Amino acid sequence: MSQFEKDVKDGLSRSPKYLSSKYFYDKKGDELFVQIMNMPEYYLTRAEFEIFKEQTTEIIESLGVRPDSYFELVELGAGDGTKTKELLKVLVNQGFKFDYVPVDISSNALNQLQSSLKEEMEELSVKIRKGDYFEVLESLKFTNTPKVILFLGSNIGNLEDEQAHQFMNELAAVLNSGDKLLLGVDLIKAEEVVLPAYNDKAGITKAFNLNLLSRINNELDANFDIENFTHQPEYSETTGIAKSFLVSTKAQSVKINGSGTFEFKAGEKIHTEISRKYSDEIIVKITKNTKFRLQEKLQDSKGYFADYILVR
Ligand code: AVJ
Repeated sequence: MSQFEKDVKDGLSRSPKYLSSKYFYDKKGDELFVQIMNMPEYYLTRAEFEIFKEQTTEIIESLGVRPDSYFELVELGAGDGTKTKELLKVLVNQGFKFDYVPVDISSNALNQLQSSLKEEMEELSVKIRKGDYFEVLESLKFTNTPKVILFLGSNIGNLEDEQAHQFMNELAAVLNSGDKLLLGVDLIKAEEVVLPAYNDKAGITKAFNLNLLSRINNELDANFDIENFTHQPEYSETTGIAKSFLVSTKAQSVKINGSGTFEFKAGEKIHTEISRKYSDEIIVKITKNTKFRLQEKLQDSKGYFADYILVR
């Protein structure tokens, strides 16, 4: 039984039911996420892009990199690199000596990024690495080259605080003293701004959430009737946590070949995602007792998003 199948079976046997957001990203899910980033309601990407475009000098300064000493710029989960390219262009133009090392589990995404970079920045040294973040970092650990790690887009927000704390510890373990982390996070703000970002009018986020059920149908030979489920986002400004659910619109049973039958009550929810929003306090909490020290916070003009710079 695949890990995916085990996790689905386990998650749907629980009460309340649960499916992990890490399974959103099949081919269709990747495409839908790109569309989400272009939705008018999804402010996160534009806000972080603004920081990279308008505060490039500040970023470079607080990363403490110098044009004359070689470093590795490692990006975890690189995507299409739109934000990073703003930083790369300036570094290349100012003659910095570095390798750009995008890390991703999708070789498709990496190859696309590599060819677009070749076209846009011929002089840039790109070393794509396919695989698990920590396995790749482990393999880079012994080179003694100073590192800057980029972890952007509030990707850390899919983790519970305890998991995020553990992530910081694992990251610290594969870095050397003096290495830097540029951590992009969405900030706690009013429900009127956050909720629409997870419930766009065009229905892309809904399709993104429901696609998880299609993926289970396709890959695990299940018979979810997508029509009988709906998308429900929730957000609490007090906790700063957005959650997404799939809601069964009627009593129904769903069969997964080899894993059994799962019963849904009318209105029963499957929890599929958390998208944590941050504050200075929560950043302090998840880095407490790790080897990271907070150095800088850069924000967009609306104060929606922050890029924190931490030193290992
Ligand atoms: C990729 C985790 C940052 O939580 O905002 C977008 C994923 N989910 N819309 C987020 C997502 C629904 C996104 N992250």
